[in-house]
Amino acid sequence: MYIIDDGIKLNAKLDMPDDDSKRCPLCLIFHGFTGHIEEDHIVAVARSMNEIGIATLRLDLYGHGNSDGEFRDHTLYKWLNNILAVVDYAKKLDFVSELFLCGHSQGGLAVTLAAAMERDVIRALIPLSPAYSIIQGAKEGELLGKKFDPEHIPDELISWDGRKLSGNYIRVAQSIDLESAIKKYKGPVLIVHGDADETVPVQFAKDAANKFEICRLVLIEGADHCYENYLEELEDAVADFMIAVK
Ligand code: FER
Repeated sequence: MYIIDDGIKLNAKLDMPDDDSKRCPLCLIFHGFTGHIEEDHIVAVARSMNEIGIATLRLDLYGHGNSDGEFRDHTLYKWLNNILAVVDYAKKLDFVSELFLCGHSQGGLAVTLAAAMERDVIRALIPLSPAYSIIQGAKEGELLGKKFDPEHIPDELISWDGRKLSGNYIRVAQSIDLESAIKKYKGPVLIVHGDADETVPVQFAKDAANKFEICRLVLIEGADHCYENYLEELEDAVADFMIAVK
């Protein structure tokens, strides 16, 4: 199925819980930079929620997976607008009792910003290996392992997979006040992070966990950025939290 945001088709997959209750919570799940809805860790999180009575809606964001838009042109503003459109769509679904937001890495950063904006409707927030480092990197001049002058932004960046990305990605990220978003969202938060993550250092999770009003931080020893060989630990962390708050 597709959800349309301002003419842009967003590829979406709705998975209902294993029990067939009429009304249930719904968690919107978003992937990271270069990711998509069929990644193992995204599917694993959806499955762990479906098993405990929570529906999930997985979304490919602008320029990713099977959604419209060019990778080159994606920015956090475009992703944020996508998320707001999906939240609007979800608010109108009859079966939904409560709404949750979950995102991996850049998607974890994006859902944090969205949760601040939708703080009156989001029951809890689940950032997984959130790439909060992007905001600092954009402001200080280091992204994707490469340095640049933050006052003279390059026209394009080259991603890890060789694809090009517009310099507007940096201009947008520089404009974002992450601290203010973290302060604004007062609901319960679960951050999961692997201590062997080489893409986003675990310190960013520790710092953010101290800044959220109510936050559970689950560190998975040995896990990398995408929880390869640690999907069960990820699923357990998410399920334990969701059972406690739903
Ligand atoms: C970066 C570090 C992490 C970066 C992007 C990410 C664009 C995002 C990772 C992900 O979403 O998996 O320097 O630069």
